[in-house]
Order: sequence, then structure tokens, then C-alpha cells
Amino acid sequence: MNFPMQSRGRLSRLTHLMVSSGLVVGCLAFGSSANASISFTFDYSDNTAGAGFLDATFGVDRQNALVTAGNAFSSLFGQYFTNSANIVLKVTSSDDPQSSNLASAGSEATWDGVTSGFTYQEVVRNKLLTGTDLNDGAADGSVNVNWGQPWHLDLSSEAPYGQYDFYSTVFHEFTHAIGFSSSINQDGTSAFGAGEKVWSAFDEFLGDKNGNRVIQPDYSLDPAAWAASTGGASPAEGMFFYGAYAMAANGGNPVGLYSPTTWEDGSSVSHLDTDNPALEAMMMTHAGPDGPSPRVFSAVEVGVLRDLGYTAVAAVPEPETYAMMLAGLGLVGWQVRRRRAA
Ligand SMILES: [Ca+2]
Repeated sequence: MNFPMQSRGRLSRLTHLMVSSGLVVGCLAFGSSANASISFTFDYSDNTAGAGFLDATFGVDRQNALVTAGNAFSSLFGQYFTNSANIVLKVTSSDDPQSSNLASAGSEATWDGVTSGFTYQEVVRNKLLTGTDLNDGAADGSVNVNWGQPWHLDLSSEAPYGQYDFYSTVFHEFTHAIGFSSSINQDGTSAFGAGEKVWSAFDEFLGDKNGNRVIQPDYSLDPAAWAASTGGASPAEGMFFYGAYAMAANGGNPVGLYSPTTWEDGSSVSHLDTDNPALEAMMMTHAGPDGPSPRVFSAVEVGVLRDLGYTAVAAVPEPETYAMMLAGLGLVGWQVRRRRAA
């Protein structure tokens, strides 16, 4: 039973939540942060000895970069949300220069016996919202990094063109792990199983351009609305996110999700719409360009996370701050588009 795993590709990021959890017991290697809202514990035990995060030459730097990313994400999340937990992630590696995949991540999920509803309980999200660890000692989620890509591992500087920003990418993956992820398969079935009417929290807010919700009040899927998942670019076509906070951050409009006309496993629906110029420079688009990439949440992304249940800190940034952030991101986006066109 696989919750789709979302990953970030060189030109495609996926998202993946996993349902079945193999028991992982191994050497748990650290990575917690002081006084932060989220802390992470990274388990490297599934890496091949001498490879990936355990590489004899690069392993220490890679582990340090991941710990640094965990701490930095913790600070970012804590700017906006009060939720707190230690998240245990199983960390794996691949090494494929030919793959368009950069990294992937997801949460484990459990089933609470309720046969219909948004009750596909993501372990990471649930832990942050309630403090309960639904799968006990097993890892709460997982993250994979493809070391076959050229990575920029220095948090103190932007990635140069020709390299991928490790921090933007890992933040993106962590955001999938905390709930920014659909549980709907390409054919419209639940990742929990064909015929099941159990969906992730994210799926509650999906709808087509006309406002028809994908998951209907009886928790069955509306095939006509789901067809918009391969509908094209927003704001004219495609799938949209109808959460109230996300819409408020988007001028009152539903937020376009990545809906290429040909379904892309792990990329479609679970990302902001890379094909929409207003959204394409944000962290949660499906494509990770090389060069400078966002390491901050946009107001829209903060809104999505609030819709998923996270509690806002008392003092949120003033609208002017958002405007400045968006202006900065817009500039990055223009560079990205120019780069892509080359
Ligand atoms: Ca656990």
C-alpha cells in the first residue's frame, strides 16, 4: 500500500507518502535542533555501506548538510507555526546522473479503521498536530537524495547555475512529508487501495476550475472533476486547491496545482502549478531548476499548510513583508524561465 511518493526532479519533483511501514531499527543518527518547532532524527541505516550518506569521502559532508537543512527548516517552519515534534526520517540515497529525479520524500500513513473520509492518517502530520506517533517506533517518514546530481551543499550561499540547491530541495521534500501531498492515484483510486474511500488531508481541498470538488461529500471520487488533474495550466485549466487560507493568500482565488496534460506520477496534483507564471518560482512547484532557488515559504504555501491544520504563530508577517518576498521570488522566477528557455 503505497501513498504516492513525491519527489523533486531535475525537471520533475514527486511526492510520495508511504502507507506500509517496514520496521526500521538501526543506528539512529542525530540531527535534532535546540528550541525549534520541528526537530529531525535521521536514520541512515538503509544506505549501502560506503555509499550515499555513508560514502567514505562525502558521507560526513552529506550528513552534515542534511542536519543543517533540518535545523534551517525548523527555523523556517517555526516562523509561521507553533506545532512541535521530533520527526524520525529514514534517509536513503540513489546515484543516478541519468535520472531526472533529484530527491523524494513522504510520510508513512496508517489506517484508523474508518472506511471513508480524510482519514488516511499521515504519521508526520499527525505527530506534529497531536503529539501522537501513529506507528510508534517505526520511522515517521522517509527522504531520498539522488547523489548523481550536482548539488550545492553550502547554506551560506546561493547555488550557482549548473548545480541544484540542496536546501531548497530538502525543504520542498520536508514540506511533502508534513502533508503537502495527494493520496490519489492516476486512475482516481486511493493510494490506500482500489475501492477505498480514504484520502489524505490535502485531498479534501482539491477541485476543478469550476469548483467541483474531486472528493464528494460521500467521499467517493468525482471522475469528471478528477479529469482536471490532466487538464493543463492554471488559472484557466487544471486542478486547484480550495483551502480557505491558501485562497486568501492568493487573492481569493483557488490555487493552481501542477496538472500537465499527460499525468506525471508523483508530480501531478501534489505540487503548485509550475506552468503558472504567478506560482512557478515558489518552492512547492514540481520542477527544481538549477541555480538560486527559494528557501522560504510563499504566503500561498503558508496558507496551504494552515489549511492542512498547522497552527499559525500569533504574530504573522505583515502583508508588506509577503509582498517583498513575492517580489523577490518573482525575480528568481524570471531567471528560471530564461534559463529554461535556453
Ligand atoms: Ca514513528
